Amino acid sequence: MTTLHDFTDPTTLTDDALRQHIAAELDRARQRTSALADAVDEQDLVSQHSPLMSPLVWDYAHIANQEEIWLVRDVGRHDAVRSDIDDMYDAFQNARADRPALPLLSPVQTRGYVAQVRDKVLDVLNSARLNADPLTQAGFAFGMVVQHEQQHDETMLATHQLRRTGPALHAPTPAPDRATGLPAEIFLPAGGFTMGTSTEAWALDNERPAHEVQVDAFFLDTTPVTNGQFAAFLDAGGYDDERWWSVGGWAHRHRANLSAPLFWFRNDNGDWYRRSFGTVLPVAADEPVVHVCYYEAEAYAAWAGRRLPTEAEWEKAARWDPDTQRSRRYPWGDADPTPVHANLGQQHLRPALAGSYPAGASPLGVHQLMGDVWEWTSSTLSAYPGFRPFPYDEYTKVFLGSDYRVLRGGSFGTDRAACRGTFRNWDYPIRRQIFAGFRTARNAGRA
Ligand code: AVJ
Ligand code: FE
Repeated sequence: MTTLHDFTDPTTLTDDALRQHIAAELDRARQRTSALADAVDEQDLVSQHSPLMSPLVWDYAHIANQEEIWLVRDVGRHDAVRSDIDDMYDAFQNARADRPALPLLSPVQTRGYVAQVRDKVLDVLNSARLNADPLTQAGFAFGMVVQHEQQHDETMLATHQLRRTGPALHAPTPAPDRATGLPAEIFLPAGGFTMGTSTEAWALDNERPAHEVQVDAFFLDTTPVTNGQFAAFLDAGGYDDERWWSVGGWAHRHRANLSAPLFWFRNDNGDWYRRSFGTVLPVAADEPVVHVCYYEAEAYAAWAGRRLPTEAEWEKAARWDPDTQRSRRYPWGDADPTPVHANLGQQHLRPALAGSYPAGASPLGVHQLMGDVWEWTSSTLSAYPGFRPFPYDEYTKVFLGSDYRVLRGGSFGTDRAACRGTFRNWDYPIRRQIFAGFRTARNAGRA
């Protein structure tokens, strides 16, 4: 059987069906990568739009280089297509700011390389033994490569957002169903829940293994914090009031001269606008705020008399089913995301209004946990008990520690292949070019 509750579970597929599923997912990722690259001219592809980002052409070739390393060489045991460029496209050997100075493949060479690798990968996919070892179990390495490409597609989308040279991408404004009259917050009762997964076939190393976590009772915002709510903090002088900021946050607020979310500006009348993919939009009061760093989220929460949720609280809200006491794959259940559930997959280039996607809400009524905006949590990136780096230390292990904060839930720029209830993203607490917002929580005390 291929589907159970509209859930394509790679562990249940025959080898043939698994090969077809993988081919479709690889193709879906490539369509998006090509669209992001083809939306701009060659000069635009090779130039650096921000020191925070690579030139788009670097991401493009890096996607293929990783695909070559894992699938052509490792799974397929084929000769290298181009081992001479591994160092250039190794993220650890070259900081983003330095990548434009490398002798990168040109756009034409990149497209040739990308196509050549994909050809060989489709050969490998047809001939490789699946379910032969941990790397090929349920097609894991292919799933990892699909996710890697989709992750870089979100990175490329962030680069598009930083471009200053006019609109290149176009997408309709989200207009999903929207619930109104929602309560401001939802109560989550105290108790254990299963965090992480040992069964999701393409879950990455840091999501494993499943383990029981106790969570005290808490309240969580029903929706992500909106622009209107965030503007109230701003209007109340929140950026200039040290009381709301952590020590690190206050230092950064001054160092970076923060005074509003990234891309916001005021017109002569004092109305807020924001730059969005080469266009200018009025800041919509009911839309989740995006492009705030962790420190801004933390300060807003303190001002509101609240706090950011921990990662465990976020995941309990997103996965725990009070009826069965089990953790599910998504807030709405086990079915893969569709356009009625969440604003994912670059179908829209902005978050949907707060209260949207009631079909994607959790059983207790928490909305928009998946999609729209990544949500900052108060947690640093830690290893779950029993964590084993797989298949390489550089996906997670080298990032463990206190430098990063965990983000959950995915954004409008995240593909469904690269996010789920257990998925963990992370970034530096100062980063704002990512599609990140947040929601707040508070302790509920003992019942
Ligand atoms: C997990 C999203 C932080 O984009 O830096 C891409 C994913 N790892 N290539 C990133 C990743 C290697 C990573 N994040
Ligand atoms: Fe990468």
